Amino acid sequence: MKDSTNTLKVMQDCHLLPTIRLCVLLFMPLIIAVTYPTDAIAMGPEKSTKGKKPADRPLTRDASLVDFKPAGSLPAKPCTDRAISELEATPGPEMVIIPSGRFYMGSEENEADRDPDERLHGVTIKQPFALSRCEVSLGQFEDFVEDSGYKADSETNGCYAFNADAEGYEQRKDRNWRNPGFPQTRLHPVTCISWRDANAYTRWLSLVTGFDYYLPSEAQWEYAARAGSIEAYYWGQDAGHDQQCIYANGADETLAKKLGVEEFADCEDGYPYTASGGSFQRNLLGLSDMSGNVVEWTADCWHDSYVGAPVDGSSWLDADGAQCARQVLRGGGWNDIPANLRSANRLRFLTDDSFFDVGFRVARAL
Ligand SMILES: [Ca+2]
Ligand SMILES: [Ca+2]
Ligand SMILES: [Ca+2]
Repeated sequence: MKDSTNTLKVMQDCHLLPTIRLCVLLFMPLIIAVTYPTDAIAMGPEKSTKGKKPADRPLTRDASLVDFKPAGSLPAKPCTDRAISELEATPGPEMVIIPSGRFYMGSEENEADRDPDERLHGVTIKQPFALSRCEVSLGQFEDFVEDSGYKADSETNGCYAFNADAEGYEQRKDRNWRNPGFPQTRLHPVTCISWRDANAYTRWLSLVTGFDYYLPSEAQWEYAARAGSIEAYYWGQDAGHDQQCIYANGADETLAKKLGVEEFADCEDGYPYTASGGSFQRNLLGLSDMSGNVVEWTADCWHDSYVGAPVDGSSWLDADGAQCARQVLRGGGWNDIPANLRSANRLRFLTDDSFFDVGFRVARAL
């Protein structure tokens, strides 16, 4: 049990490590073994499919079947920490309506840097919903804590952050959402937030506004992040990782100069840590920072593959409705390598853990 827990912990932390390639190489055989029957990988139309379930065959996108849009972006728009139209309910964040539709979730097998847990599958988002345009800001979380007296997990347990002395990441008692170890204004995304903290915020916001706020499902998150695009990133394939700095705050040359990370985008985005919300281009739904800035919690329990995942956009919880040990996170953050900023990429953490690049955004039923 101890060994297994340690293994999971290392896998969860892989995205934080500069030696990400080593992590992937270490665990790839395990991930492949868990995700794919080995005889299902190399099948083509000329081979027999006898005895194979349809779900075992790799799916190829047919863009004519979904509401496909070429990759693109909208100009940057700074985030605020106050509601700005009648769609919002003070003190809730600015919301964007996400229309219903159908899309391909996951990545095709030829996508660069993909992981085997991203099996392509169709998902229909039956109901439109609202999603906050920005990540929940430090100021918004501060308002919640002041009004409710809530104590975040990081105030008790600390927050995983970089320790220069140890030349690595560790759970630091001197780090929490108020002090993640780098400067934050009210308009920066709140970090060092556990899944429990993120849910507490949605419950409080629902209580004080009368609306139904919740963490988006993993499918809702990817649907909104893609905004109709099928490329690796909402802005395109970016094979050279040299376009990223216009569109997303990830590990870049600016961070490399600060922390000495070994793998980063081949450009300078100007932000070694978090950027004030909305500093980068928006996707075609008008959403800011879906890729990068802080990694975002979703409502879904972690599953090693999409086999058996719901196809109606709902959250995939554990069968008995029990609290899951690990939750899915999406989008990558300021500390992540380019591969982790892809629309299809999935990460996982324990529900009570806080990291210095993890925050959230909220969804709302319409
Ligand atoms: Ca950056
Ligand atoms: Ca983000
Ligand atoms: Ca991944």
